[in-house]
Amino acid sequence: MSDGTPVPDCLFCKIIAREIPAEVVRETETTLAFRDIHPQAPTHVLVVPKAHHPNAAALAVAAPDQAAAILAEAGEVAAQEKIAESGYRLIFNTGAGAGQTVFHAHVHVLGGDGSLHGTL
Ligand code: IU
Repeated sequence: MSDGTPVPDCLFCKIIAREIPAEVVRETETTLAFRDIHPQAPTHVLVVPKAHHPNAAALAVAAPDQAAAILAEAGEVAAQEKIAESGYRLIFNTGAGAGQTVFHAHVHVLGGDGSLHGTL
């Protein structure tokens, strides 16, 4: 089980430590939300736990309170970004075969122009 310890070469651990810049949109004691550098929708924000866990499923097992916290923060981001009413999508890529490229748990918050409707 992952223990949450920061990983030196983890990109998101470096963003959390402010060693790499990111456009932060929200922060709590246990989470950070920042804009994806390659946005796939008009609003594309990543919400991460500050503790390092390799993916969302591992996070849910090791620290269920923090799994809940990133979901709650995703909702707060949607409200702040004014996409809550029009709808938004939460995506957890899990494993390289599914397109996960950063192995620090994160949820993609995507929305903004209705273009996601009807796609998966
Ligand atoms: P993925 O689910 O692991 O594929 O998502 C990782 C995301 O991290 C991806 O959408 C990248 O565009 C994003 N990202 C970022 O926001 N900042 C960075 O410095 C790097 C990647 I490298």
